[in-house]
Amino acid sequence: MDWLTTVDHKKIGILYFIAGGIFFLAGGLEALLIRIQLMFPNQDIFIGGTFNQLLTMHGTTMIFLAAMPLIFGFMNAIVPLQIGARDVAYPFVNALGFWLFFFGGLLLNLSWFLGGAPDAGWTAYAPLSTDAFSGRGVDFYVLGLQIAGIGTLIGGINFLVTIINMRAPGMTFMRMPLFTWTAFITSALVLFAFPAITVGLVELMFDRLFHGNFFEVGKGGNVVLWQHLFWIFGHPEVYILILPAFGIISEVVSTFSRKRLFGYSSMVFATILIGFLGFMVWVHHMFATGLGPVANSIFAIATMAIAVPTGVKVFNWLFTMWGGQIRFTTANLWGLAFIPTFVMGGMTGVMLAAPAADFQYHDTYFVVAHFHYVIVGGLVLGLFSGFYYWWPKIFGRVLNETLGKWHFWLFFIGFHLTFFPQHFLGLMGMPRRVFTYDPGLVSGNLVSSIGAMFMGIGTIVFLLNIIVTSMKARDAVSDPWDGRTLEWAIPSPAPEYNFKQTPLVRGLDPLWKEKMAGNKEMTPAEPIGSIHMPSGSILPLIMSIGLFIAGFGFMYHVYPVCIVGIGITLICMLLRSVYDDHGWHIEPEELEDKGVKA
Ligand code: HEM
Ligand SMILES: [Cu+2]
Repeated sequence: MDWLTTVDHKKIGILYFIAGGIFFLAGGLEALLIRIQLMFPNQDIFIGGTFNQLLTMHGTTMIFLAAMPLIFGFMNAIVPLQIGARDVAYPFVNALGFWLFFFGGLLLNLSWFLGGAPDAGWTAYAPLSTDAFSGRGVDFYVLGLQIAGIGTLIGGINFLVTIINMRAPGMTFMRMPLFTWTAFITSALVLFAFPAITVGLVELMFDRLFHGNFFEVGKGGNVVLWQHLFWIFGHPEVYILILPAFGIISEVVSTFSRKRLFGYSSMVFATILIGFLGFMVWVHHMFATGLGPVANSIFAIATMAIAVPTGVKVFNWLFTMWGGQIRFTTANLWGLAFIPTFVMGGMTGVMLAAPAADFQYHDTYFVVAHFHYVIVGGLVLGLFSGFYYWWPKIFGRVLNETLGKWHFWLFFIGFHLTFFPQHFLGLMGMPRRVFTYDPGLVSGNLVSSIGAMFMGIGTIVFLLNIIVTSMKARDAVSDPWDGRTLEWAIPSPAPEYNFKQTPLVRGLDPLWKEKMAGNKEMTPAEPIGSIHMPSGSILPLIMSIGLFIAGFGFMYHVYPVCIVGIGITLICMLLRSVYDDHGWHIEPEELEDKGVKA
């Protein structure tokens, strides 16, 4: 019950990990089924519509229901601790964001059991996604993603406000840890990118459910409109995914090199610049649409420009390691593997950014190889690094290092086996999104399928590690890695109120600074006093269930159900507004553990 009503950022972080983790497994299973079908040419295990559904759901699940929620999990679990705050700015909204994502994702996945999953690709290109060419599944896509999208949007706004307003005294913007910086820019991207896809989804909903004409060419609609709306969201989205991974890697590399991050301020500006340029390049997904040479050239140059701030980051990580005392912990192995793997994905990105070349590569496995190098080789390696790094802080137990290394090598080798051959398959002409291929391409595909199984086994080892670790006692010390930032100043796992006394920040890497000054604890910025806590609430859960019910009403055109569902949500909003809840206090006598120590 506690978990259904919680508004605590640490618990909501864990809820995001659990839900995102389950969807990650579902998406992984879909990927394995795809690779089983493609292991040999001309098999007929999952063909036709079934294959399209697997492919669509794999992409949609991984991006919207696994990668993003896991990022939000880290933002929830870590950002308030890194800035010395007691929670996020709006704890209630934070819970609501989680439950909306969860029920949106649930709605989407129920499509498997209710007449078939969406089958128009994760990009849902019109006219494939219009009534004429797709089944009921796309209705689930349209409604599920709208509900989940509201959750993401309010989550992002919450983090913007939190990071702007809730930093501890002395934590200026230019003293914020890099992970918090990337969480901040990611939230800004969410704020500007999500409305674009929401508009697209609403228009598609009108076309599908109420005979609108946004994308019906015969009635004056325009299918390129969908592509613009989708990619104005979609390209920033890929940076929403990668920036937090950059943040995690920056923390991990500097902690395990025992050096401050090289070029901190250039890292910050590179992050901001990548976020900004991320909005200027969406047309590189549309070079082959026929927008003409002028548009293509402008967007090609803007795209290639992103390589500059990205290069700044890569060199700064290398310089951070240079001359450092590098420790090869599992967290750092993922971090070190991230750098070259991500760089490879960036290189193929620049190749794709040349329109003339892209006419060859577009819609081949070359593109598939590219984005898996950046998303799996970048984001997923980053997430795993973050798990090994912050697990003690989140759960109070250190993950097993031996199993961690097995996990790493199986997954890392499997990853390259899976995706490296796909570059060549693409160059040899294998199109993406088809369920068979020329028999001449069997060796590459076979290696790729075997690699995917290695990744699957690696993931099972990770699950095993979680089980083994959770059977140990909670014995993690507050600062297991000799860390530099504020989250390592409080016990593991962090107490409910995080900091007994708000810490005073006196520089970049505040904890390290105090350690170097010979202090055992952070200098507090306030006397010990009673701590104000927000009350839990069941309303976020019920509000989300209301929209979930309404979703079914819209899909099956049963309008009373829509009214009941939306009514539930509105009543919850009313209750929230009229009921005056003052929260509660933790008094100084109850503050058992030392809140701030080094
Ligand atoms: C220097 C950096 C990058 C460049 C120059 C670049 C360039 C490109 C280009 C030109 C395409 C379109 C190819 C085509 O469809 O013909 C593309 C596709 C894609 N890129 Fe990147 N990219 C970069 C980094 C990233 C990152 C960091 C991510 C994600 C974390 C990413 C994710 C994707 C995805 C998901 C697609 C395919 C979308 C689809 O059609 O389904 N890229 N990239
Ligand atoms: Cu892009």
